[in-house]
Amino acid sequence: MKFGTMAILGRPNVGKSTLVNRLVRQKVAIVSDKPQTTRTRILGVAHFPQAQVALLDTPGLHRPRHRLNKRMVQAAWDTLYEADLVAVMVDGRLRPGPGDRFVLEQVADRWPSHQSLPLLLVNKIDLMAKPKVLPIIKAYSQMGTWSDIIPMSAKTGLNVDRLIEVILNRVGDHGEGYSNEFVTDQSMRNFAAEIIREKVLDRTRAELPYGVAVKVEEFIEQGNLARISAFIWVEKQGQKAIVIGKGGAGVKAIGTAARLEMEQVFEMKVFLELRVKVKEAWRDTDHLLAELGY
Ligand SMILES: Nc1nc2c(ncn2[C@@H]2O[C@H](COP(=O)(O)OP(=O)(O)OP(=O)(O)O)[C@@H](O)[C@H]2O)c(=O)[nH]1
Ligand SMILES: [Mg+2]
Repeated sequence: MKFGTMAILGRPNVGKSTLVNRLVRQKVAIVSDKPQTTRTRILGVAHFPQAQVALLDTPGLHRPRHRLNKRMVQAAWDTLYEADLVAVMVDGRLRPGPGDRFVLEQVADRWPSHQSLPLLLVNKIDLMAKPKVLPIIKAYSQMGTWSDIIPMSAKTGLNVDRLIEVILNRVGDHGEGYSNEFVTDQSMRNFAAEIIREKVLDRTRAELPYGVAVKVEEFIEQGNLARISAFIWVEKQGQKAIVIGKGGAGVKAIGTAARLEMEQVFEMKVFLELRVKVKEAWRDTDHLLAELGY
């Protein structure tokens, strides 16, 4: 059995988590249309007939302004030491700019030279006119040395077969592998918090998502029932009002959406109690970050 570990790096919002979920064929990472959705490294194992690939989803690379963000970016770079294969993902719709250049240079600098070359994934081509794809590939081929450049769509699955072929050709026998059912190292408790955060992101705009965190206070399994009590953290009183919504409609909708998804994922009945709490400057406060597991 072949086994390898592949890290997926790139700027925020390019589609890294969407790809990991597709390859694992199960949701292990939350996804949203807001940047900086993923905050920690997330392991998802893709099982193929003759191979296993441990995929490391990472927080998007960006210029960090808070302690949280410094940890996020560090967590992404740290995966380079865990992986034996690296894929850098970009959004094919956007002409490469200084931010992309920075990321590509950093990957080249940090990726040990004895390791095989990184793959470049040009994502979201389902949103591009065909004649635009080749020029983007050309632009990126001049910006780094890649083993392969793969235009694809993590969302529709376009060309993902080709990507899998390339990955399987590149994985060797690096390590032990996991049991057949093992998909992620994430606990149910942690995934519950992430699902709730995803539903908050779905329903809020602008700056708010960056200041939101979710802490599960209680996760009690009683037979086929999970009793979950969680706090949604925000940074300001005004944000609290936004999340709660008129007459509580906002937090109610978040709770319902989160509960329905958890019931599906956990295959259990879920009783969810949600409250919103102001935690000033949690993104820059060590003990609060630690409470959240960041
Ligand atoms: N049309 C289209 N949308 C995509 C594709 N891949 C991802 N998306 C969308 O792009 C947005 C961001 O996707 P994510 O998977 O959360 O991106 P990410 O790179 O993990 O983002 P961070 O965790 O913030 O770094 C979501 O709205 C996805 O549905 C794609 O190939 N095509
Ligand atoms: Mg992500």
